[in-house]
Amino acid sequence: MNANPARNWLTFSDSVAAAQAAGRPLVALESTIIAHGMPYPQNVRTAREVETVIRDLGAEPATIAVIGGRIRIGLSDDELELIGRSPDVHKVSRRDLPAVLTGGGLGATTVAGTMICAALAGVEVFVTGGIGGVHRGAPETFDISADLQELAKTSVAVVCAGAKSILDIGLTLEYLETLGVPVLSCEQDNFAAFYTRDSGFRADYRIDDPSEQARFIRAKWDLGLAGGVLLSTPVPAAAAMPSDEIDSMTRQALDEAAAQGISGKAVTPFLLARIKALTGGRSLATNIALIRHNAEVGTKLALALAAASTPRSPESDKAPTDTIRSGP
Ligand code: PSU
Ligand code: MN
Repeated sequence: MNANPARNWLTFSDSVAAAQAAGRPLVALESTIIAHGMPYPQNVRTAREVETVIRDLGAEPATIAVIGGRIRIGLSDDELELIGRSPDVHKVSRRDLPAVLTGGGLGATTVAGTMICAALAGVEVFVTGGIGGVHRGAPETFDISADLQELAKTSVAVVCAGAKSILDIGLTLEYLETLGVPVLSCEQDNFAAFYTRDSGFRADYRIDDPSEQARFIRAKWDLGLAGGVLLSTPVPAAAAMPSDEIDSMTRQALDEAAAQGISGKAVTPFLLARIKALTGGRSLATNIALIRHNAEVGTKLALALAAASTPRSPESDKAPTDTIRSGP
């Protein structure tokens, strides 16, 4: 049988290929957080630290980006530097993958883009900072991140510190319910709010133990229920920001975005950059602390999933679905 043609677009780093051959679990990492989520050089330093956290706990990090017309699964230090320092890195969600693969240039994958590439590469767990979601004002603007639709259809477990309050977190959770995406939390009952621990909204199910999280996720996938599972874990208390401060900065950033007519894929990077500037860089320390913590939670989940049963084969080893026909 022919391998899926997606293989033609993937390149694995030597260390990721070696880990896969040895049966060591992989943890995917996104690159939009490096290119568009944090300033240089803290972005590259943080990316390397997060990789070290994952390795020290016994898994292999696979940071994902598009370089030279290939989806790269696992980046070298030089490639992390390239993504973190280059001024014109495309932000790559589901819509943008073919354009950056065929048009050239560097691509940093969002949560949606990274989920697609992780599934193609056979990686079951993906650690990010915060997911995209339903924007405040979405009833008028229709601005809903493609991350949510991706969670509905692509079978990867996504570990995050919730979502930023630049979004309407209540509507984001409603939307995930409609799409059938289970939202798990650990360490607390409520969904986290990125800079702060508590969004004020309950997650669907609280599961603290990584083996129980793994059992839940296996049950979903064993049943053929395609799609992601979201696992929220709060920023460590010592690194959380005061919520009144982050609320007023968020309101100001949202007002500025509206006044300047920012729209489309530029909205989220604009809001992230303004909040960073308005908090005088203090939010950066929170951001770094939460992503490191997410990496710990995600690696424990990846180890538990690997122990729980036979992992899936990469999507890219399977025949493309439109060639599979059932019955006459
Ligand atoms: N939220 C954050 N930090 C981020 C992002 C979102 O707190 O870095 C990035 C992620 O890559 C996410 C993307 O997938 O922004 C969502 O963008 P949009 O809202 O345009 O879908
Ligand atoms: Mn959007």
